[in-house]
Amino acid sequence: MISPEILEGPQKITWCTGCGNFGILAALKKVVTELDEPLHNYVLTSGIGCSGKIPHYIGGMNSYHTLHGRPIPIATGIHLANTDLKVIVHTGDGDCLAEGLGHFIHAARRNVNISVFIHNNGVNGLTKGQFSPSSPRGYVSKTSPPPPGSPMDPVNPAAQAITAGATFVARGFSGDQKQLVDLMKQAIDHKGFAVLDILQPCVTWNRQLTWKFYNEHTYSLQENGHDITDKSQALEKAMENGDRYPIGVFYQVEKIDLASGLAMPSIGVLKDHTTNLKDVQQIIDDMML
Ligand SMILES: Cc1ncc(C[n+]2csc(CCOP(=O)(O)OP(=O)(O)O)c2C)c(N)n1
Ligand code: SF4
Ligand SMILES: [Mg+2]
Repeated sequence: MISPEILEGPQKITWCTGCGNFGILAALKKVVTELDEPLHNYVLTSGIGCSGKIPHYIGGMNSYHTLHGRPIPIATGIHLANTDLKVIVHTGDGDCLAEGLGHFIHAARRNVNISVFIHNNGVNGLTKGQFSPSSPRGYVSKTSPPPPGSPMDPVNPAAQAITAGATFVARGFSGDQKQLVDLMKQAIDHKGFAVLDILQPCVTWNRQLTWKFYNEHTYSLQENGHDITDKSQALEKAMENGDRYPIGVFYQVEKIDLASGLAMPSIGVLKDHTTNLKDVQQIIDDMML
């Protein structure tokens, strides 16, 4: 039984009052409590951003707060070293869709068996509100003044993931806890690259993609009938935004994942190897020269 005390993070939360990240943290805690898996079986990785602080705010788990744009390759390495672990990436829209976009696309192509939770607030929150790759066209910020605001169409993470080869693609909203918990569980359970695009209001900088906006412009995909195995239909739904944002599972198929296919040689995963510490020390010594 996982108690709330165990899940208390080691650091004081510094997110702004009303931030959508609170909903994501609450959902994650509920998920691990309900799954009741030993906490040492999880590893969280995160990038740099308000989103990237989440490992500091949850206790009892292994985590790695990595560099900006790099939580996916590090998660891939951890997963390939020990495929028994459940590796969950927490990444911002700037982190994942700007500097990290190449990693995102290639991890999807490789169908790496990890989950990627995108804290998508349509803005670079931590660095004080610059427009991000997922800011809507026309979005006004300090770095995209009017006219015309952001002059480009946004990157659509769900659509990118579907076309790149991800085998589970969904969208959640941090204001819909029940569904977010369910989607997180499905993503973690999925064997393959699972992407969950989480709409997460940034109350300090983003005055367009607000709680009110999402409450009025989101609807449930599953309640309206949708075939999650149909890639064209999934893509069509993922691209339906601007005014209406479907929430739910866009796409899910079974496909061989990286560790079960090309990546793992017959010698097996790294954690099963015996390590000659003397050799490791020699490598470290050589690198320090
Ligand atoms: C290699 C590197 N590039 C850029 C930065 C500056 N930087 C830090 S956080 C950030 C953007 C954060 O936006 P996002 O990933 O959307 O996270 P949020 O704060 O919105 O959760 C940037 C550009 C950095 N710290 N390191
Ligand atoms: S700046 Fe935005 S994303 Fe960051 S903690 Fe504040 S409300 Fe949340
Ligand atoms: Mg952001």
